[in-house]
Amino acid sequence: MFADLRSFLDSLETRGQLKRVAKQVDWDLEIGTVMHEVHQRRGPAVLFERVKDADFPLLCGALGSMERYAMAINAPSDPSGLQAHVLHAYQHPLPPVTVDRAPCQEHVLQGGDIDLGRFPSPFWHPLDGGRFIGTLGVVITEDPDTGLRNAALYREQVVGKDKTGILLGRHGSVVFQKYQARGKPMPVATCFGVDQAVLASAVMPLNYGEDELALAGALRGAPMELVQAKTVDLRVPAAAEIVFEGWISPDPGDWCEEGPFGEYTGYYGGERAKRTTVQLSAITHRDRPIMQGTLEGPAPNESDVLVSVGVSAAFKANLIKMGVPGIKDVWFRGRSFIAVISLERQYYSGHTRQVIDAALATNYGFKWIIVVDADIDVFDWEQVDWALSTRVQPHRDIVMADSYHRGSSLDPSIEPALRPSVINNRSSKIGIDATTQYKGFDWPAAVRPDEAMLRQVRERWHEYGLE
Ligand SMILES: Cc1cc2nc3c(=O)[nH]c(=O)nc-3n(C[C@H](O)[C@H](O)[C@H](O)COP(=O)(O)O)c2cc1C
Ligand SMILES: [Mn+2]
Repeated sequence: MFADLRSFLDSLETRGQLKRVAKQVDWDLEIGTVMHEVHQRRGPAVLFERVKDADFPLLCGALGSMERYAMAINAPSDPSGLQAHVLHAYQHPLPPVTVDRAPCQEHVLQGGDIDLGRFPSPFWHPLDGGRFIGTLGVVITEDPDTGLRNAALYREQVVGKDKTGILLGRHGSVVFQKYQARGKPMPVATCFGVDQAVLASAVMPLNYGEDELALAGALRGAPMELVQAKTVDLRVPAAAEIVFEGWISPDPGDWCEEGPFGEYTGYYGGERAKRTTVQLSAITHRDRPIMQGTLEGPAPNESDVLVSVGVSAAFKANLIKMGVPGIKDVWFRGRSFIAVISLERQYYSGHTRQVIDAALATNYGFKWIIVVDADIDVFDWEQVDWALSTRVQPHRDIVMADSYHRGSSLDPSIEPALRPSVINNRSSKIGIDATTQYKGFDWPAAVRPDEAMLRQVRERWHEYGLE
Protein backbone atom coordinates (compact mmCIF):
# COMPACT_ATOMS: atom_id res chain seq x y z
CA MET A 1 0.00 0.00 0.00
CA PHE A 2 1.21 3.52 -0.77
CA ALA A 3 0.46 6.31 1.71
CA ASP A 4 0.26 8.87 -1.08
CA LEU A 5 1.29 9.67 -4.63
CA ARG A 6 4.81 10.63 -3.53
CA SER A 7 5.61 7.24 -2.06
CA PHE A 8 4.40 5.59 -5.28
CA LEU A 9 6.64 7.89 -7.30
CA ASP A 10 9.64 6.96 -5.10
CA SER A 11 8.93 3.33 -5.82
CA LEU A 12 8.60 3.96 -9.57
CA GLU A 13 11.85 5.91 -9.60
CA THR A 14 13.76 3.15 -7.80
CA ARG A 15 12.69 0.76 -10.53
CA GLY A 16 13.63 3.10 -13.35
CA GLN A 17 9.95 3.60 -14.16
CA LEU A 18 9.92 7.35 -13.54
CA LYS A 19 12.07 9.93 -15.28
CA ARG A 20 12.43 13.57 -14.33
CA VAL A 21 12.67 16.22 -17.02
CA ALA A 22 14.64 19.15 -15.62
CA LYS A 23 14.63 21.11 -18.89
CA GLN A 24 11.87 23.73 -19.08
CA VAL A 25 9.00 22.53 -21.28
CA ASP A 26 6.26 24.57 -22.87
CA TRP A 27 2.66 23.89 -21.90
CA ASP A 28 1.77 24.87 -25.47
CA LEU A 29 1.88 21.52 -27.40
CA GLU A 30 5.37 20.51 -26.20
CA ILE A 31 4.26 18.40 -23.20
CA GLY A 32 1.55 16.70 -25.26
CA THR A 33 4.00 15.88 -28.03
CA VAL A 34 6.67 14.57 -25.65
CA MET A 35 4.06 12.28 -24.06
CA HIS A 36 2.91 11.11 -27.50
CA GLU A 37 6.48 9.92 -28.14
CA VAL A 38 6.83 8.43 -24.65
CA HIS A 39 3.68 6.35 -25.15
CA GLN A 40 4.69 5.27 -28.67
CA ARG A 41 7.98 4.03 -27.17
CA ARG A 42 6.18 2.40 -24.22
CA GLY A 43 8.27 4.68 -22.01
CA PRO A 44 8.29 5.55 -18.30
CA ALA A 45 6.24 7.92 -16.21
CA VAL A 46 7.52 11.48 -16.60
CA LEU A 47 7.75 14.28 -14.06
CA PHE A 48 8.06 17.60 -15.87
CA GLU A 49 9.80 19.63 -13.17
CA ARG A 50 9.74 23.00 -14.92
CA VAL A 51 6.69 23.91 -16.94
CA LYS A 52 6.74 27.33 -18.60
CA ASP A 53 4.71 29.94 -16.64
CA ALA A 54 3.73 27.46 -13.90
CA ASP A 55 4.90 27.26 -10.29
CA PHE A 56 4.55 23.51 -9.91
CA PRO A 57 5.62 20.29 -11.67
CA LEU A 58 3.38 18.05 -13.80
CA LEU A 59 3.30 14.25 -13.63
CA CYS A 60 2.27 12.32 -16.77
CA GLY A 61 2.07 8.64 -17.65
CA ALA A 62 2.22 7.31 -14.07
CA LEU A 63 -0.20 4.50 -14.98
CA GLY A 64 0.95 4.29 -18.59
CA SER A 65 1.69 0.55 -18.53
CA MET A 66 -0.09 -2.50 -17.16
CA GLU A 67 2.97 -3.11 -14.98
CA ARG A 68 2.82 0.34 -13.35
CA TYR A 69 -0.95 0.09 -12.88
CA ALA A 70 -0.43 -3.26 -11.14
CA MET A 71 2.36 -1.80 -8.98
CA ALA A 72 0.09 1.04 -7.86
CA ILE A 73 -2.41 -1.39 -6.37
CA ASN A 74 0.01 -4.17 -5.49
CA ALA A 75 -1.54 -6.66 -7.93
CA PRO A 76 -0.18 -9.19 -10.44
CA SER A 77 0.52 -7.56 -13.80
CA ASP A 78 -0.72 -10.30 -16.18
CA PRO A 79 -4.10 -9.18 -17.59
CA SER A 80 -6.08 -12.06 -16.13
CA GLY A 81 -4.55 -11.88 -12.63
CA LEU A 82 -4.86 -8.11 -12.56
CA GLN A 83 -8.51 -8.33 -13.56
CA ALA A 84 -9.20 -10.89 -10.83
CA HIS A 85 -7.60 -8.57 -8.26
CA VAL A 86 -9.67 -5.56 -9.32
CA LEU A 87 -12.86 -7.62 -9.48
CA HIS A 88 -12.29 -8.96 -5.95
CA ALA A 89 -11.83 -5.40 -4.68
CA TYR A 90 -15.07 -4.32 -6.35
CA GLN A 91 -16.87 -7.16 -4.59
CA HIS A 92 -15.32 -6.22 -1.21
CA PRO A 93 -15.40 -2.42 -0.86
CA LEU A 94 -13.65 -0.71 2.08
CA PRO A 95 -15.42 2.52 3.08
CA PRO A 96 -13.31 5.62 3.75
CA VAL A 97 -12.59 7.16 7.15
CA THR A 98 -12.55 10.86 8.03
CA VAL A 99 -9.51 12.64 9.46
CA ASP A 100 -9.18 16.17 10.88
CA ARG A 101 -5.91 17.37 9.47
CA ALA A 102 -4.73 16.81 5.95
CA PRO A 103 -1.67 17.44 3.81
CA CYS A 104 -3.93 18.54 0.95
CA GLN A 105 -4.89 21.61 3.02
CA GLU A 106 -1.36 22.77 3.94
CA HIS A 107 -2.08 25.77 1.71
CA VAL A 108 -5.55 27.25 1.27
CA LEU A 109 -6.12 29.82 -1.47
CA GLN A 110 -9.35 31.79 -1.62
CA GLY A 111 -10.76 34.90 -3.29
CA GLY A 112 -8.22 36.85 -5.32
CA ASP A 113 -5.48 34.31 -4.50
CA ILE A 114 -7.10 31.70 -6.74
CA ASP A 115 -5.14 31.69 -9.97
CA LEU A 116 -5.26 28.65 -12.23
CA GLY A 117 -2.38 30.16 -14.20
CA ARG A 118 0.05 29.03 -11.47
CA PHE A 119 -0.80 25.38 -12.12
CA PRO A 120 0.52 23.52 -15.16
CA SER A 121 -2.23 22.96 -17.70
CA PRO A 122 -1.13 21.89 -21.15
CA PHE A 123 -2.57 22.76 -24.52
CA TRP A 124 -2.36 19.07 -25.36
CA HIS A 125 -3.44 18.62 -29.01
CA PRO A 126 -3.25 21.09 -31.94
CA LEU A 127 -7.02 21.62 -32.36
CA ASP A 128 -8.06 21.67 -28.69
CA GLY A 129 -10.39 24.48 -27.65
CA GLY A 130 -8.02 25.61 -24.90
CA ARG A 131 -5.85 24.42 -22.02
CA PHE A 132 -7.15 21.32 -20.26
CA ILE A 133 -6.12 21.24 -16.60
CA GLY A 134 -8.46 18.39 -15.70
CA THR A 135 -7.51 15.12 -17.35
CA LEU A 136 -6.72 13.07 -14.23
CA GLY A 137 -8.70 15.17 -11.77
CA VAL A 138 -11.10 13.12 -9.67
CA VAL A 139 -14.43 14.96 -9.58
CA ILE A 140 -16.36 14.41 -6.34
CA THR A 141 -20.07 15.17 -5.98
CA GLU A 142 -22.90 13.99 -3.72
CA ASP A 143 -26.49 13.06 -4.50
CA PRO A 144 -28.67 15.66 -2.74
CA ASP A 145 -31.39 13.08 -1.98
CA THR A 146 -29.28 10.28 -0.55
CA GLY A 147 -25.96 11.94 0.31
CA LEU A 148 -24.22 9.17 -1.60
CA ARG A 149 -20.92 10.17 -3.15
CA ASN A 150 -19.76 9.92 -6.74
CA ALA A 151 -16.15 10.17 -7.94
CA ALA A 152 -15.21 10.19 -11.62
CA LEU A 153 -12.82 11.67 -14.16
CA TYR A 154 -14.43 14.39 -16.26
CA ARG A 155 -12.38 16.68 -18.50
CA GLU A 156 -11.94 20.28 -17.32
CA GLN A 157 -10.80 23.20 -19.43
CA VAL A 158 -9.44 26.43 -18.00
CA VAL A 159 -11.96 29.11 -18.97
CA GLY A 160 -10.89 31.84 -16.52
CA LYS A 161 -8.52 32.61 -13.66
CA ASP A 162 -10.91 30.82 -11.28
CA LYS A 163 -13.23 28.90 -13.62
CA THR A 164 -13.20 25.58 -15.43
CA GLY A 165 -15.60 24.20 -18.02
CA ILE A 166 -16.47 20.59 -17.20
CA LEU A 167 -17.89 17.76 -19.32
CA LEU A 168 -19.95 16.06 -16.63
CA GLY A 169 -20.39 12.40 -17.48
CA ARG A 170 -22.70 9.56 -16.55
CA HIS A 171 -23.29 9.91 -12.80
CA GLY A 172 -22.03 13.46 -12.38
CA SER A 173 -24.72 14.59 -14.76
CA VAL A 174 -27.39 12.69 -12.80
CA VAL A 175 -26.33 14.45 -9.58
CA PHE A 176 -26.21 17.78 -11.38
CA GLN A 177 -29.72 17.39 -12.81
CA LYS A 178 -31.02 16.82 -9.28
CA TYR A 179 -29.46 20.10 -8.10
CA GLN A 180 -30.69 21.88 -11.18
CA ALA A 181 -34.25 20.67 -10.54
CA ARG A 182 -34.01 22.31 -7.09
CA GLY A 183 -32.58 25.50 -8.63
CA LYS A 184 -29.46 25.12 -6.49
CA PRO A 185 -25.77 25.19 -7.36
CA MET A 186 -23.94 21.85 -7.12
CA PRO A 187 -20.86 21.69 -4.89
CA VAL A 188 -17.95 19.95 -6.56
CA ALA A 189 -14.35 19.11 -5.69
CA THR A 190 -11.69 18.07 -8.22
CA CYS A 191 -8.78 16.22 -6.65
CA PHE A 192 -5.37 15.90 -8.32
CA GLY A 193 -2.40 13.74 -7.40
CA VAL A 194 -4.47 11.27 -5.43
CA ASP A 195 -3.48 7.74 -4.45
CA GLN A 196 -3.48 6.06 -7.86
CA ALA A 197 -6.04 3.52 -6.66
CA VAL A 198 -8.54 6.38 -6.78
CA LEU A 199 -7.83 6.95 -10.48
CA ALA A 200 -8.34 3.24 -11.08
CA SER A 201 -11.70 3.30 -9.30
CA ALA A 202 -12.90 6.65 -10.69
CA VAL A 203 -12.95 5.34 -14.26
CA MET A 204 -14.76 2.14 -13.37
CA PRO A 205 -18.44 2.05 -14.35
CA LEU A 206 -19.89 1.30 -10.94
CA ASN A 207 -23.64 1.39 -10.47
CA TYR A 208 -25.26 4.63 -9.36
CA GLY A 209 -24.87 4.99 -5.59
CA GLU A 210 -21.81 2.73 -5.33
CA ASP A 211 -18.90 4.66 -3.82
CA GLU A 212 -15.80 4.82 -5.97
CA LEU A 213 -13.75 5.81 -2.90
CA ALA A 214 -14.79 2.65 -1.04
CA LEU A 215 -13.62 0.70 -4.07
CA ALA A 216 -10.34 2.66 -4.00
CA GLY A 217 -9.88 1.60 -0.36
CA ALA A 218 -10.28 -2.04 -1.34
CA LEU A 219 -7.92 -1.63 -4.30
CA ARG A 220 -5.15 -0.12 -2.15
CA GLY A 221 -5.81 -2.46 0.77
CA ALA A 222 -6.60 0.24 3.36
CA PRO A 223 -9.46 2.72 3.76
CA MET A 224 -9.05 6.08 2.07
CA GLU A 225 -8.57 8.93 4.53
CA LEU A 226 -10.83 11.87 3.74
CA VAL A 227 -10.99 15.39 5.10
CA GLN A 228 -13.80 17.92 5.05
CA ALA A 229 -13.26 20.44 2.25
CA LYS A 230 -12.88 24.12 3.21
CA THR A 231 -15.65 25.80 1.21
CA VAL A 232 -17.97 23.01 0.06
CA ASP A 233 -19.71 20.29 2.06
CA LEU A 234 -17.77 17.40 0.55
CA ARG A 235 -14.98 15.18 1.79
CA VAL A 236 -11.81 14.83 -0.26
CA PRO A 237 -8.77 12.51 -0.14
CA ALA A 238 -6.53 13.92 2.62
CA ALA A 239 -3.30 12.99 0.85
CA ALA A 240 -4.27 14.61 -2.49
CA GLU A 241 -1.69 17.00 -3.90
CA ILE A 242 -4.19 19.64 -5.04
CA VAL A 243 -7.94 20.13 -4.61
CA PHE A 244 -10.15 22.57 -6.53
CA GLU A 245 -13.34 23.36 -4.61
CA GLY A 246 -16.23 25.08 -6.33
CA TRP A 247 -19.83 25.30 -7.46
CA ILE A 248 -21.68 24.69 -10.69
CA SER A 249 -24.55 27.08 -11.26
CA PRO A 250 -27.89 25.55 -12.30
CA ASP A 251 -28.35 28.51 -14.67
CA PRO A 252 -26.87 28.00 -18.16
CA GLY A 253 -26.56 31.80 -18.31
CA ASP A 254 -23.60 31.45 -15.91
CA TRP A 255 -21.76 28.89 -18.02
CA CYS A 256 -18.78 29.39 -20.36
CA GLU A 257 -17.86 27.78 -23.64
CA GLU A 258 -15.82 24.59 -23.47
CA GLY A 259 -14.24 22.18 -26.00
CA PRO A 260 -13.39 20.65 -28.32
CA PHE A 261 -10.73 18.24 -27.03
CA GLY A 262 -8.62 15.48 -28.58
CA GLU A 263 -10.58 12.53 -27.25
CA TYR A 264 -10.06 8.85 -26.57
CA THR A 265 -11.89 7.96 -29.76
CA GLY A 266 -8.93 9.32 -31.71
CA TYR A 267 -10.99 12.29 -32.91
CA TYR A 268 -11.71 15.73 -31.52
CA GLY A 269 -14.99 15.62 -29.67
CA GLY A 270 -17.38 17.69 -27.60
CA GLU A 271 -17.29 20.66 -29.96
CA ARG A 272 -17.22 24.18 -28.60
CA ALA A 273 -20.44 24.83 -26.67
CA LYS A 274 -21.68 26.41 -23.48
CA ARG A 275 -21.13 23.76 -20.81
CA THR A 276 -21.45 23.38 -17.07
CA THR A 277 -18.82 25.62 -15.50
CA VAL A 278 -17.16 25.32 -12.09
CA GLN A 279 -16.74 28.61 -10.23
CA LEU A 280 -13.83 27.89 -7.88
CA SER A 281 -14.30 28.88 -4.24
CA ALA A 282 -10.93 27.59 -3.04
CA ILE A 283 -7.79 25.80 -4.14
CA THR A 284 -6.06 23.81 -1.43
CA HIS A 285 -2.74 22.07 -1.90
CA ARG A 286 0.21 20.36 -0.29
CA ASP A 287 3.53 22.01 0.13
CA ARG A 288 5.28 21.93 -3.28
CA PRO A 289 2.34 20.14 -4.90
CA ILE A 290 2.59 17.82 -7.89
CA MET A 291 -0.09 18.26 -10.57
CA GLN A 292 -1.09 15.17 -12.55
CA GLY A 293 -2.40 15.02 -16.09
CA THR A 294 -2.48 12.74 -19.09
CA LEU A 295 -2.38 12.91 -22.88
CA GLU A 296 -5.83 11.80 -24.01
CA GLY A 297 -6.30 10.50 -27.54
CA PRO A 298 -5.90 7.15 -29.26
CA ALA A 299 -3.98 4.22 -27.71
CA PRO A 300 -1.29 3.51 -26.80
CA ASN A 301 -1.53 5.81 -23.83
CA GLU A 302 -2.17 5.96 -20.12
CA SER A 303 -5.94 6.22 -20.22
CA ASP A 304 -6.10 3.13 -22.44
CA VAL A 305 -4.42 1.12 -19.68
CA LEU A 306 -6.45 2.76 -16.93
CA VAL A 307 -9.82 2.30 -18.57
CA SER A 308 -9.30 -1.17 -20.08
CA VAL A 309 -8.42 -2.85 -16.80
CA GLY A 310 -11.08 -1.18 -14.66
CA VAL A 311 -13.97 -1.28 -17.07
CA SER A 312 -13.39 -4.93 -17.90
CA ALA A 313 -13.36 -5.91 -14.23
CA ALA A 314 -16.54 -3.96 -13.43
CA PHE A 315 -18.23 -5.35 -16.53
CA LYS A 316 -17.39 -8.90 -15.49
CA ALA A 317 -18.56 -8.27 -11.91
CA ASN A 318 -21.89 -6.97 -13.16
CA LEU A 319 -22.48 -9.86 -15.55
CA ILE A 320 -21.92 -12.19 -12.59
CA LYS A 321 -24.22 -10.08 -10.40
CA MET A 322 -26.91 -10.34 -13.07
CA GLY A 323 -26.82 -14.08 -12.60
CA VAL A 324 -25.12 -15.11 -15.82
CA PRO A 325 -23.15 -18.31 -15.11
CA GLY A 326 -19.89 -19.41 -16.69
CA ILE A 327 -18.28 -16.02 -17.42
CA LYS A 328 -14.57 -16.79 -17.84
CA ASP A 329 -12.77 -13.65 -19.01
CA VAL A 330 -13.85 -10.22 -20.18
CA TRP A 331 -11.82 -7.70 -22.12
CA PHE A 332 -13.38 -4.40 -23.04
CA ARG A 333 -10.72 -2.73 -25.10
CA GLY A 334 -11.18 0.47 -23.14
CA ARG A 335 -10.51 3.11 -25.73
CA SER A 336 -12.36 1.19 -28.43
CA PHE A 337 -16.02 0.21 -28.43
CA ILE A 338 -15.37 -3.53 -28.53
CA ALA A 339 -15.99 -5.97 -25.67
CA VAL A 340 -14.95 -9.62 -25.80
CA ILE A 341 -16.35 -12.18 -23.37
CA SER A 342 -15.31 -15.81 -23.03
CA LEU A 343 -17.44 -18.54 -21.47
CA GLU A 344 -16.05 -21.45 -19.43
CA ARG A 345 -18.47 -23.46 -21.53
CA GLN A 346 -22.05 -23.03 -22.66
CA TYR A 347 -24.07 -24.66 -19.94
CA TYR A 348 -27.21 -24.65 -22.07
CA SER A 349 -28.41 -23.63 -25.49
CA GLY A 350 -29.18 -19.91 -25.49
CA HIS A 351 -26.40 -19.21 -22.97
CA THR A 352 -24.46 -17.07 -25.43
CA ARG A 353 -27.56 -15.07 -26.29
CA GLN A 354 -28.15 -14.51 -22.55
CA VAL A 355 -24.62 -13.08 -22.28
CA ILE A 356 -25.26 -10.74 -25.20
CA ASP A 357 -28.58 -9.54 -23.77
CA ALA A 358 -27.09 -9.06 -20.28
CA ALA A 359 -24.16 -7.12 -21.76
CA LEU A 360 -26.58 -4.85 -23.61
CA ALA A 361 -28.46 -4.24 -20.37
CA THR A 362 -25.33 -3.04 -18.52
CA ASN A 363 -25.51 0.19 -20.47
CA TYR A 364 -21.71 0.46 -20.81
CA GLY A 365 -20.02 2.33 -23.60
CA PHE A 366 -19.36 -0.50 -26.05
CA LYS A 367 -21.05 -1.18 -29.38
CA TRP A 368 -19.58 -4.59 -30.20
CA ILE A 369 -20.10 -7.61 -27.95
CA ILE A 370 -18.20 -10.67 -29.04
CA VAL A 371 -18.73 -13.95 -27.18
CA VAL A 372 -16.11 -16.68 -27.58
CA ASP A 373 -15.37 -20.16 -26.22
CA ALA A 374 -12.92 -20.87 -23.39
CA ASP A 375 -10.10 -21.80 -25.78
CA ILE A 376 -9.90 -18.20 -27.01
CA ASP A 377 -7.75 -15.80 -24.98
CA VAL A 378 -9.82 -12.61 -24.89
CA PHE A 379 -6.69 -10.54 -24.21
CA ASP A 380 -5.14 -11.68 -27.51
CA TRP A 381 -6.75 -9.97 -30.48
CA GLU A 382 -5.25 -12.47 -32.94
CA GLN A 383 -7.20 -15.26 -31.29
CA VAL A 384 -10.42 -13.23 -31.31
CA ASP A 385 -9.82 -12.49 -34.99
CA TRP A 386 -9.53 -16.26 -35.60
CA ALA A 387 -12.80 -16.97 -33.77
CA LEU A 388 -14.61 -14.21 -35.68
CA SER A 389 -13.21 -15.52 -38.95
CA THR A 390 -14.01 -19.19 -38.51
CA ARG A 391 -16.89 -19.50 -36.05
CA VAL A 392 -19.39 -16.95 -37.30
CA GLN A 393 -22.02 -17.04 -40.03
CA PRO A 394 -23.32 -13.48 -40.09
CA HIS A 395 -26.96 -14.37 -40.95
CA ARG A 396 -27.10 -16.86 -38.06
CA ASP A 397 -24.78 -15.53 -35.34
CA ILE A 398 -25.24 -11.77 -35.24
CA VAL A 399 -27.81 -9.87 -33.16
CA MET A 400 -28.40 -6.25 -34.12
CA ALA A 401 -29.91 -4.13 -31.36
CA ASP A 402 -32.03 -1.13 -32.31
CA SER A 403 -30.73 2.42 -32.10
CA TYR A 404 -32.25 3.24 -28.73
CA HIS A 405 -29.26 2.32 -26.58
CA ARG A 406 -27.11 4.84 -24.75
CA GLY A 407 -24.20 5.73 -26.99
CA SER A 408 -21.38 8.23 -26.73
CA SER A 409 -21.63 11.85 -27.81
CA LEU A 410 -17.95 11.45 -28.75
CA ASP A 411 -18.61 8.59 -31.20
CA PRO A 412 -18.21 10.16 -34.65
CA SER A 413 -20.04 7.31 -36.39
CA ILE A 414 -23.35 8.49 -34.92
CA GLU A 415 -25.05 11.22 -36.97
CA PRO A 416 -24.38 14.50 -35.11
CA ALA A 417 -28.12 15.12 -34.72
CA LEU A 418 -28.40 11.90 -32.68
CA ARG A 419 -25.58 12.81 -30.27
CA PRO A 420 -26.13 16.42 -29.19
CA SER A 421 -24.85 15.88 -25.63
CA VAL A 422 -23.45 13.49 -23.05
CA ILE A 423 -26.92 12.66 -21.76
CA ASN A 424 -28.70 12.78 -25.10
CA ASN A 425 -27.34 10.36 -27.68
CA ARG A 426 -28.35 7.08 -29.25
CA SER A 427 -26.48 4.15 -30.68
CA SER A 428 -27.27 0.75 -32.11
CA LYS A 429 -25.26 -2.24 -30.90
CA ILE A 430 -24.16 -5.60 -32.23
CA GLY A 431 -23.76 -8.95 -30.51
CA ILE A 432 -21.69 -11.66 -32.19
CA ASP A 433 -21.85 -15.31 -31.21
CA ALA A 434 -18.36 -16.55 -32.07
CA THR A 435 -18.75 -19.78 -30.10
CA THR A 436 -19.02 -23.31 -31.47
CA GLN A 437 -21.46 -25.22 -29.24
CA TYR A 438 -25.17 -25.53 -29.98
CA LYS A 439 -24.84 -24.50 -33.59
CA GLY A 440 -26.24 -27.85 -34.59
CA PHE A 441 -23.14 -29.60 -35.93
CA ASP A 442 -19.65 -30.72 -34.90
CA TRP A 443 -16.63 -28.53 -35.49
CA PRO A 444 -13.45 -29.89 -37.11
CA ALA A 445 -10.50 -30.35 -34.75
CA ALA A 446 -8.42 -27.21 -34.21
CA VAL A 447 -4.80 -27.37 -35.37
CA ARG A 448 -2.48 -27.45 -32.36
CA PRO A 449 0.84 -29.12 -31.58
CA ASP A 450 0.87 -32.48 -29.81
CA GLU A 451 0.78 -31.69 -26.06
CA ALA A 452 3.38 -34.24 -24.95
CA MET A 453 5.78 -33.26 -27.72
CA LEU A 454 5.28 -29.58 -26.96
CA ARG A 455 6.21 -30.15 -23.33
CA GLN A 456 9.30 -32.11 -24.35
CA VAL A 457 10.43 -29.49 -26.87
CA ARG A 458 10.02 -26.69 -24.34
CA GLU A 459 11.98 -28.59 -21.70
CA ARG A 460 14.86 -29.18 -24.10
CA TRP A 461 14.65 -25.84 -25.86
CA HIS A 462 18.25 -24.87 -25.08
CA GLU A 463 19.49 -28.02 -26.84
CA TYR A 464 18.34 -26.73 -30.23
CA GLY A 465 20.61 -23.66 -30.08
CA LEU A 466 17.72 -21.42 -31.19
CA GLU A 467 17.91 -19.00 -28.26
C1 LIG B 1 -8.44 10.77 -18.91
C2 LIG B 1 -9.93 10.53 -18.85
C3 LIG B 1 -10.81 11.57 -19.10
C4 LIG B 1 -12.18 11.37 -19.04
N1 LIG B 1 -13.02 12.42 -19.30
C5 LIG B 1 -14.35 12.22 -19.26
C6 LIG B 1 -15.25 13.30 -19.54
O1 LIG B 1 -14.83 14.42 -19.81
N2 LIG B 1 -16.58 13.08 -19.48
C7 LIG B 1 -17.06 11.83 -19.20
O2 LIG B 1 -18.26 11.66 -19.18
N3 LIG B 1 -16.24 10.79 -18.92
C8 LIG B 1 -14.91 10.97 -18.95
N4 LIG B 1 -14.06 9.92 -18.69
C9 LIG B 1 -14.64 8.60 -18.38
C10 LIG B 1 -15.26 8.55 -17.01
O3 LIG B 1 -14.33 8.94 -16.02
C11 LIG B 1 -15.73 7.14 -16.69
O4 LIG B 1 -16.71 6.77 -17.63
C12 LIG B 1 -16.31 7.03 -15.30
O5 LIG B 1 -16.57 5.67 -15.01
C13 LIG B 1 -17.58 7.80 -15.12
O6 LIG B 1 -17.98 7.65 -13.78
P1 LIG B 1 -19.50 7.80 -13.37
O7 LIG B 1 -20.19 6.60 -13.93
O8 LIG B 1 -19.47 7.83 -11.87
O9 LIG B 1 -19.99 9.07 -13.95
C14 LIG B 1 -12.68 10.10 -18.74
C15 LIG B 1 -11.79 9.05 -18.51
C16 LIG B 1 -10.43 9.25 -18.55
C17 LIG B 1 -9.51 8.10 -18.29
MN1 LIG C 1 -20.23 6.58 -10.34
